[in-house]
Amino acid sequence: PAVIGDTLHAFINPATQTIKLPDMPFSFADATRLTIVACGTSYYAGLVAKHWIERYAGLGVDVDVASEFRYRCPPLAKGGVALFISQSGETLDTLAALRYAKSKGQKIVSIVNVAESTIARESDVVLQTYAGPEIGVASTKAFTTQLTVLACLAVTIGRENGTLAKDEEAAIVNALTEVPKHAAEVLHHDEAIKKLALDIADARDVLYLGRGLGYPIAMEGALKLKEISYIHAEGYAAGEMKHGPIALIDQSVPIIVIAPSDELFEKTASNMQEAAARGGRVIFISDAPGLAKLGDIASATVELPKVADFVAPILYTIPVQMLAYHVAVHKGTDVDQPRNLAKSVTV
Ligand code: F1P
Repeated sequence: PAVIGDTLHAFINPATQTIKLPDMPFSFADATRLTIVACGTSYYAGLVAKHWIERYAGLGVDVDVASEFRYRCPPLAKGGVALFISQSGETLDTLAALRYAKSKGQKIVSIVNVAESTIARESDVVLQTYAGPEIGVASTKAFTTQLTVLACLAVTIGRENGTLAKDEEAAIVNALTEVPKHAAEVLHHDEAIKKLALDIADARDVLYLGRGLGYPIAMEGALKLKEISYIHAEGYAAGEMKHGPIALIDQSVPIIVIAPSDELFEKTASNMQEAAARGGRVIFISDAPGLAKLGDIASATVELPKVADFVAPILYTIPVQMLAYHVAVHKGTDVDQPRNLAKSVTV
């Protein structure tokens, strides 16, 4: 809650309750396209941003992992803006992608947690996350603060493009300012999530399902579990389950379903039922009214506070990160220094 609050504080003017990003040497209203490039967790933040920016700001967004982008060398449209997201600001693939985009005349924006990093130095505009030092190797609060900055950016582009009405902007700002309070409420589920972790620690495979804004959060949940507990996990778009992963499901596979009560909720809930009908052990994370009833179908539910759809991905990240943490602690793996991983990947 504190670092999300700090990040909001940097970008929301408390007197006017409006978002104010640093001045930029260009206007998004002139941008033909936005290209977002990042690695790992930061890439998933980019996928959430794609939803926000395309939907609320009407700007087409491409998102790519830096390790592919830098070798694919895609043609970049004149007048494009390229956005690089990196906690450390030193990830080599992301830096190389930035240099390529620059050589193609893109305006360069970066979101970093370390202001004096190489990626920040080589950008036209830097938007800082205020996550504080990330002690663990796996990004956690860096991700939720990246989402916070990206939410502010989406609103700003929507304003510049004239696609976001004043009252819509006010509603989003209001929802954002409430996130730290709601994040604190989610932390109260710690004991319950710790118990759920016992059930996952013995699994060989874990599936995470989500739709829309919940899909990148499903991937982030799976990555966190892989990184710190070494359990194989996959994040899938819930609607893709029938195209393959459903074959994996039996009593031994826990399925974490990210299901905010948004316009896609009914479809996600029906995927949850399909999984449960095949014997999957479903953990259903939702704010839906009547969650207890769904609890008859799911093995367990985690009830989150009801929030505006826009901010839900920030909040739904927290229980999946907590789950990975508790599984890792239970298994006795090193949560802060997982094997084979480096904090910033500079090779
Ligand atoms: C990217 C990243 C992290 C991941 C791991 C390795 O780093 O893939 O998302 O958790 O620590 O590096 P960054 O570019 O965001 O610093």
